[in-house]
Amino acid sequence: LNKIAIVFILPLCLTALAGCARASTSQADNQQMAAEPHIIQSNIPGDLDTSLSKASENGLFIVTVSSQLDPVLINEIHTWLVTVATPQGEPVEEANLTLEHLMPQHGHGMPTEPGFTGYLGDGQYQLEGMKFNMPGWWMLDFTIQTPTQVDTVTFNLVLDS
Ligand SMILES: [Cu+2]
Repeated sequence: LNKIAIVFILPLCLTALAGCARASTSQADNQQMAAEPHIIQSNIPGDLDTSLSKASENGLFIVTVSSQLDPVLINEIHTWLVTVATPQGEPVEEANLTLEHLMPQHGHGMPTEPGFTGYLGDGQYQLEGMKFNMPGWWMLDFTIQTPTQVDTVTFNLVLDS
C-alpha cells in the first residue's frame, strides 16, 4: 500500500512543484515588464499639454523651458535654458536639475546625453547637448532638487520633420 501511494503521490508533487516554479517565473517576468520605464504609447493624446511654462507636479516650482535654437530643428545639437522660480515668482538659485528624455511612441530618448552645465543667474540653468534625432512627440522630464525640496515637471514637444 505504501509503495502504491508513493508511486501515485510523487508525480503529483513534482507536477505541483513544476507548476509553482512556472507561476513564480512568469510573475517575475511580469514585474520586470511593469518596472520597464519605456511604455510605448501608440497615439499622441488629443489634449497633450505642450506649454513651455508650468507648475511642477506638486506645485513647488514654476518651470519655464526655452530652446536657444528656435524653431527647434531635427539633428542639431543645441542648448536650452530652464528657468526655475518659486510660486511667488522668486528665482530658485540652488537647484540641482536632471533631465530624462523620451519619445513615448518609440521607447527611446535622444542619442546625446544632455547635461546642465551652468547657472546663469535669475533662476536660469543652462542645458547643453540637446539633440532631437526624429520628428514626433518628445517628453522632457525634469527633476528639480534644492537643499530642502524636490519636485518633477514634464514638458511635451511635438516636432515637425
Ligand atoms: Cu523616435
